[in-house]
Amino acid sequence: MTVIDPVAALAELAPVGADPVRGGWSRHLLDDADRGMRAWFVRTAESLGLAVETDANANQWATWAPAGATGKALATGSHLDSVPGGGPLDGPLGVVSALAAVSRLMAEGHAPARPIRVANFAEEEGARFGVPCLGSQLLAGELDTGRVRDLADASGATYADVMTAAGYDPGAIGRDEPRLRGIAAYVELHIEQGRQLEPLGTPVGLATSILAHGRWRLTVTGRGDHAGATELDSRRDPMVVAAEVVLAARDRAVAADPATRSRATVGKQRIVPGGSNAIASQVTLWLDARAEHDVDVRALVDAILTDAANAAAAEGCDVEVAEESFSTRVAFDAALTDAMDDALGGVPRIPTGAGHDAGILSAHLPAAMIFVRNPDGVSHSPHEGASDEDIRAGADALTTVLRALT
Ligand code: HGY
Ligand code: MN
Ligand code: MN
Repeated sequence: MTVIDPVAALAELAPVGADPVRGGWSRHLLDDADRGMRAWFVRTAESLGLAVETDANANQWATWAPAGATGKALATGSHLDSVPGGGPLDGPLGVVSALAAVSRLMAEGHAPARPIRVANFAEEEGARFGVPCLGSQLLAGELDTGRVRDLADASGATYADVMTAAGYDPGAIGRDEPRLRGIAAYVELHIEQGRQLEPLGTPVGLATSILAHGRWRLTVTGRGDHAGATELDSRRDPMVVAAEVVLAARDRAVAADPATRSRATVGKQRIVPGGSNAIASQVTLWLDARAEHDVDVRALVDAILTDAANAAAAEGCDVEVAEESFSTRVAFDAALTDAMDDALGGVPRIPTGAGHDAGILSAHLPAAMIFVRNPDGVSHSPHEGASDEDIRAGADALTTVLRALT
């Protein structure tokens, strides 16, 4: 029986979706890179003798159900897609560690009393179609499937087109009651995003909560014109409005009550026509806003959108706002987290500002997370990293937890 080393497995994945322009990795739902990651998942899971399947929402599942393993499964895993130019661990660390943990349990002759199911959730980052945790939200029935089918990527291809081209039936997406009911609990291992474990001197920790968070798309329309021939007093420049929105996001988050842990970011924008000597006609920008509680996010975004409307009016531009996603604050399952803590012998518990599939599932079944130390805390960047020693410590911790819970 092959025991999977998570460090070696991550090295195997390193060439898949490496992004020569941005650095890091770009792996987005069902693009070539994502397909490469999915093929690795099937190959590796089948090498362990796991039963591999893909559900109607394009989530992959690998199940270990030896004789004696009955009833609802213990699920674990994460995602294999990335943000554009993301790091090597955000997502893959959880999937690799889950397969490594199963291989360790098999090798030691562990006889699980319940099946163990390893998941690769589709489009967790929402980088192609704009909705984070798309696969787990569809599974949980939290999205309007008609709206999802019409979601378009930057090239204009719809989710329905892409799923059909990949052999899925877009008409079959949505809540998967039997699959949800077949899961007793979900444990996700993930690279820490932020730097809380380093000062505590420990390689792993457990999650307490996830900030409430959402994404809004602002489309600012002005009048395209010549950069040199257009007098300043006759301009309607959406780039000026976009700049005001970026600054308003920072200013409003800074001005918020620190207890709300508010943060707001504009990390993506699309400029039309995008010529260096042309005043833009339209700028689309995406606002990512997060805070301790839903009401704090709503207050933060309301303030930023008021600033955006005022800036647009002052520049003679129009602004349209669309809420692309909203995830309510998550408090992970206390009993499950306590059981994991008992198995691990006592590790720190930390909140996170990053969303996860475990956060989505936590509204439907007991869910909890293990974090692996990130020395400088950086994520959603090629500079995300962890030591080999900590990566292996994470897999050891997950093995310990899966053994204790099955
Ligand atoms: O955006 C997030 O928090 C997660 O990485 N999808
Ligand atoms: Mn991420
Ligand atoms: Mn992630």
